[in-house]
Amino acid sequence: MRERPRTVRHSLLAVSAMLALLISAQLPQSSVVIGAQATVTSTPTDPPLRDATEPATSGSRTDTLIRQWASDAKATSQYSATDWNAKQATGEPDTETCGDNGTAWASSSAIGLDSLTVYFDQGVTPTQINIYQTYNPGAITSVELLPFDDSAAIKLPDSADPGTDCPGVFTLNLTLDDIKPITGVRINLDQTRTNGWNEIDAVELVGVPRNVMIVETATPTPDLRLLHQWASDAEATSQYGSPDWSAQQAVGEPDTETCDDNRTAWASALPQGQDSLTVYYERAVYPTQINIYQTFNPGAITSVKLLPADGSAAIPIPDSADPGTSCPGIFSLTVPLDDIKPINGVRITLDQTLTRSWNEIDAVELVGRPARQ
Ligand SMILES: [Ca+2]
Ligand SMILES: [Ca+2]
Repeated sequence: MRERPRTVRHSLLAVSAMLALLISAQLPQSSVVIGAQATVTSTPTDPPLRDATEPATSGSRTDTLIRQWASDAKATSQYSATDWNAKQATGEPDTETCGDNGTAWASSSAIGLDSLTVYFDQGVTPTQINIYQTYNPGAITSVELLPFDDSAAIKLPDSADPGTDCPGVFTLNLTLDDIKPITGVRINLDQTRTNGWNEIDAVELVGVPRNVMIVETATPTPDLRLLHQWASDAEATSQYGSPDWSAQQAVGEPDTETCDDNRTAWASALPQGQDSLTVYYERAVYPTQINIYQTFNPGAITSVKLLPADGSAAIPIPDSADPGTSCPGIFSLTVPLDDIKPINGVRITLDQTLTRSWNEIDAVELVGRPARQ
């Protein structure tokens, strides 16, 4: 086990919002300007942040900028599933000090090569990205923009952090020209540069709302929001009966209310069987979360795999054994994988010699960003 000193997280929620405001008002800023043709012009002085309501010029038109904090995040690694996880970089800043705080994302290794990807609810043509750093700034080697249409990431030239104070905001200013509307930002770090965790508390995206662009280009509106789906079909290596306890009992929304040997959940043929349950979904998504509703003897799940919609090999989710879920209870897995394919199936593998009885599954929910069809 790794050990390092940890600071105590302050829990004065009532003042945290005010502190965040103070931080945002006081943090020194470093800045890089990216030109339309991917050229860089340096800014010797720090430009003031635009107000969200301040008009921005876009060609011959005038549009309104909006400011957003990330609504979702994932990373190539995270220090734990709760504190320091990727989700700690969502929402507005909540880390007051330069220090090793659990309210900011940290990778698993202090000297890791990692990336943090953050997502935003509203697609925008970006004008500015603000990366709030609260421990060891200096490891960011590049920043990429993720277009709303899932096309290739756009790497910003010379987007390495030139040196930001701690705590501090690394600001990238972007021109509007020739940049697609985006819904995500990927931050790449090489922490051998800092020889310590470069922790990120929050990421703000400023830009022109995408619906403004839609009017201009008349392209269809893709669903940018996360889609929640229940399984539409299921199969298993064995089942206790049919229709009771069959694989089909894991289809649809949960319908089993108690922790018991209920026939409205899937059960394998043998109580100590080594089995797998595979569930399928109507729409392929880039997965962010899987929720497995268990209603009898949780604890037998040894791994969970993702099934790509293109039929290619199943992708195991690292560390996806059930660490112990209450009964009834939901084993919830955040999908930490980057650059993953769209999936339309989930395979749950169980070793019921661990529970010595049926580990029954009532329903499986898949959450993700819809893939284009
Ligand atoms: Ca945070
Ligand atoms: Ca069910």
